[in-house]
Amino acid sequence: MSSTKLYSTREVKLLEPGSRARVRGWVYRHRDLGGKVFIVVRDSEGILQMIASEAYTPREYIEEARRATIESSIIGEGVVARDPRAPGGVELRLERFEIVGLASDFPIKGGESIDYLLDIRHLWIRSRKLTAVMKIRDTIHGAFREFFKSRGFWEVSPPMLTQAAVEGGATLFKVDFFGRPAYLTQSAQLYLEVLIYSLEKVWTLAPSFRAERSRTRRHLYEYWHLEAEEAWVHMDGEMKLVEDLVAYTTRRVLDEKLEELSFLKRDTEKLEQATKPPYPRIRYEEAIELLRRKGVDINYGDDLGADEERLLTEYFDTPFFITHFPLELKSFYMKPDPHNPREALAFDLLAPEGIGEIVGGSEREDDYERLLNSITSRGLDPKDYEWYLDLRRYGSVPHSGFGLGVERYIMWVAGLDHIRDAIPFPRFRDRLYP
Ligand code: NSS
Repeated sequence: MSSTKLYSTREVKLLEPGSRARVRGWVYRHRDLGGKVFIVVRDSEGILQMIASEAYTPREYIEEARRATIESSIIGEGVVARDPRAPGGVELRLERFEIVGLASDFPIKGGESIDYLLDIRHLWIRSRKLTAVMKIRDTIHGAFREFFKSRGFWEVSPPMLTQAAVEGGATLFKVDFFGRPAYLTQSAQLYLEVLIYSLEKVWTLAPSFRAERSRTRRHLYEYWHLEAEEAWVHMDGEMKLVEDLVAYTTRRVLDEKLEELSFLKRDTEKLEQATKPPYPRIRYEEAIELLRRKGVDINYGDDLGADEERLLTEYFDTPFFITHFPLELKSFYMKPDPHNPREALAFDLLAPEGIGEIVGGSEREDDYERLLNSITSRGLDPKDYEWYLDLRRYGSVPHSGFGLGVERYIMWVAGLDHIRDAIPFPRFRDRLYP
């Protein structure tokens, strides 16, 4: 188009009034007032108002600006001016304007149903809300990586195709593996346990798959799972790691993504409180007591569902731990508490404000016989777990680990009321498209 320097919508706001700039993006809003055409342009960094006016824009470019439909890709060039009425207080007075890709009538105008919007997720994804969440997510991924690096953990890559369950057969996705049954992984845990015998401290960020039976606001069928495993560490040490991780990551989001949080109208005071560990700890037993105090008909031994968790969050302003669950509520690999063998050395971390469980972790059974018993008593086939049992035969060590549901955590940080917006392309039972 010309030799005028290219700037992003954000950079233009830092230029002196009177500077020349070229900006490219997509038409976000369009208003034709006859003598003047107002176009708000969106790029990856924000929005900027452009104006085509008879006062300074050649006629052919006014006509071009007039033709630009919502979501058309455009390039505009002109002079930067201050105007308090423009978003961000700055506008570009156009001297040239070019449509790169003229958009057909954009199907999102406001007021569409969620189901319809999910059908056109590939277009809906351009929304400023989803863009803000994806940017927060990027910061979270970076913070995870830096946190584990600073703690001396190795990042490893477990398989996605597996041959046995970690978290119960009911939510396994079956795949045909050349005529043999295989499953999409529910958790990298068992493979991370393998790797601690050489690397001692390992972590991974990878997809996990769960064929959940019911559809809820906090369940995905494919989600991203942050998991870590450490040799020589007992449950308490692992809980400290988890709270430090959550506090560190939340701090990073507050430091780097305040603009996005404020766009999402997130109450950041709630997040500030989570940056100061330790978090409160209650035992499962106490959780039951707290629920009964709220009038819930629940007894020792009952599982805590989403409703119970939501009620429990009313007692806390920060994330909090629930520990020592009855053994039979938890998976086969958990170590019983030596002081009370009916309870597992297991912990969940719940996010406040109604979110509930974001982390599940435990100390692992490190004794061969007890692990074998636990596998058989749950009706699992020890043959499937031979390699896992081997770990207890060759230099077993006390060890612990956890898994954090990345979208659950994002839901809380970004203040989302549904998990679908924490991930670009959510997978549900009835949704594989786009
Ligand atoms: O089933 S977990 O509670 N625990 C495990 O998978 C362990 N094997 C992890 C480990 O110790 N390495 O899942 C862990 C977290 C849980 O707290 C949720 O935050 C999240 O994974 N999770 C989910 N997020 C979204 N959608 C679904 N369906 C889902 N299931 C679990």
